[in-house]
Amino acid sequence: MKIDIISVVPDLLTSPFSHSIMKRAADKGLLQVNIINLRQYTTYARAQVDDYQFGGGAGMVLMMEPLVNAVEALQQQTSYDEVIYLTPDGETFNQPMANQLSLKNNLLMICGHYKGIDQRFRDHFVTKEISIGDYVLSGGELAAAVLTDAIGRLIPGVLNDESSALTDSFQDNLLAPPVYTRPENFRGWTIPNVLKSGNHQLIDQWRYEQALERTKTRRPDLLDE
Ligand code: 6GU
Repeated sequence: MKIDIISVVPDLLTSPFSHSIMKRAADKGLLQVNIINLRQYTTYARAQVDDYQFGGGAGMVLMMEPLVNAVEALQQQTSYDEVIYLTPDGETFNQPMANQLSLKNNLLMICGHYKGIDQRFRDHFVTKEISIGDYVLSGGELAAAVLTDAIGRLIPGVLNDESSALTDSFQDNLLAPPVYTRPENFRGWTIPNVLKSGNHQLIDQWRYEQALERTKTRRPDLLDE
């Protein structure tokens, strides 16, 4: 999969994909992330990409020309399955959306800034608008990083243990059960005996009960779905 990300602050996106699972995905050739600086595509002086909004009001708006120049130049090279605009008024991102997007070949993400981007770009170029939650970020970059991570780790072959994505929280509308590692006794705090039983049927059942209990107390809304 290839994910191209257009940003006016590309420095924000230099390191998130160079570590851990995202790095492994890149090293295996399963995920390629390219950061594109919107300022490279402006025709205005001093690399201007934004301007005041018609009708007045505080805050700048990303202009049509640089955005359209960038997208049309990239579309010469790549056929995108989705052109995603990261925006607080988009559809709230969740695990089913991550699962769906992980099946695509090429994604283009547009990071807004300031007051956002010209509505005509949203109307004519964007195919999907996504938010990562009900709070406001300074720009779409961190949201694009969140999407890229959540999607990238689901690409087949990225995770070592394929089953580990299947047992994530949310994958079956249940939160993940508690986990323990060595030592078995730390300051008198021991681990549940069942985990040492060697009986995998019993262990699976215990984990399921714990997941259900956790979901009931922390996220009962997930069980209504
Ligand atoms: Cl996608 N962008 C911004 N600027 N703020 C957000 C967001 C996106 N999702 C939640 N808050």
